[in-house]
Amino acid sequence: MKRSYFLSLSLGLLLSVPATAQEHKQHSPDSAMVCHTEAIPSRFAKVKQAGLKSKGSDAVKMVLVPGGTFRMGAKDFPDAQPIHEVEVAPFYIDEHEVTNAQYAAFVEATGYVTVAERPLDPKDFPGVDPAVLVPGSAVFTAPTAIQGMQNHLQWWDYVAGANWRHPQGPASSIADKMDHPVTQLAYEDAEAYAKWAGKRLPTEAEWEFAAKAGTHTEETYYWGTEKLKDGKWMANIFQGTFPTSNTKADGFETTAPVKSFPANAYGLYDMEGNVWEWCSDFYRPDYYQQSPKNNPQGPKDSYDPQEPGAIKRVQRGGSFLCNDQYCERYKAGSRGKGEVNSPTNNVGFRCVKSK
Ligand SMILES: [Ca+2]
Ligand SMILES: [Ca+2]
Repeated sequence: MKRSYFLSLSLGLLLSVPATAQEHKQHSPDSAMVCHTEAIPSRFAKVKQAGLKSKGSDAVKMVLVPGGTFRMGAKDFPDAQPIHEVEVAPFYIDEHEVTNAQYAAFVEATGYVTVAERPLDPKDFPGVDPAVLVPGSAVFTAPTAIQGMQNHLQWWDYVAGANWRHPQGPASSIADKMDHPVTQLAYEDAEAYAKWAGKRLPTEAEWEFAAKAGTHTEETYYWGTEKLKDGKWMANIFQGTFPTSNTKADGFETTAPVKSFPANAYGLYDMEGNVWEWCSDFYRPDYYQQSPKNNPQGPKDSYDPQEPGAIKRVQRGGSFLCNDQYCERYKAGSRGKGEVNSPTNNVGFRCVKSK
């Protein structure tokens, strides 16, 4: 049944996405380039909600990140080149990803309804039976077997009723996961929380500066050259054979409670792995070729040649699904991207505040 919803939505998307987008269904040889995002069933449209009037606050500890200059980018990722010098002003950043408890407090205070919970407008999905246009979101579902790694839809399903309260579908719950990162949020859902809390989402440069923490130079990982440190996993990623068999060697199959892994030199947790984190920059693979040195804010618009019809923002740090076979984008300096209206169960966020 779930599958039929998904297929119907896929049909709707094929009908509504420009032909140029469909011509890019062939993946590049760089599987890391597409990571989780390209083939997630994208909503591409949403019902709008009026802006929030109220203000609130959260009590999460924020760390003051000193301003400074650093080398932004990564040598093994084409869209993170050239490696270039960037200067960022001092700012405060949440020490951990925003949790389910924090997001629940925000929703309780404001009545905010997330994109995945809103009805789908039949006008946005011409040719699709309106009866199957039900609210939901994309959920990773490990298949028992796959045929090659090219078709991401082998492990991503559009699941009716999946949203931040039910990250893997109606039968799942966050009741015992209030200290886990909130997921299943579209970009505007993260932004709404940040505004309510008197904060904002980080720029991509701020995020990378915070992740590199004044200590990183050329190492593969933000924490150093070796994947494990003293035999211990340093981040919640994926071990085993992706996507069929997760050995959970790091202790977690999906999200982990925030702060389950060691903090970086600034005292920030889960800057790599656990969940991807929305940044405020639009995504363009060529942005680093002409980005300004001081406090870059991202390009004026987004463009992803792999999915030209989609508006994408940057996501950083990788997730519990990242591994060397498939998505390496938890590695230092690498970039991710997400269609702004397409939540998944491996994307969350954290907030920053200017000093
Ligand atoms: Ca894991
Ligand atoms: Ca993270």
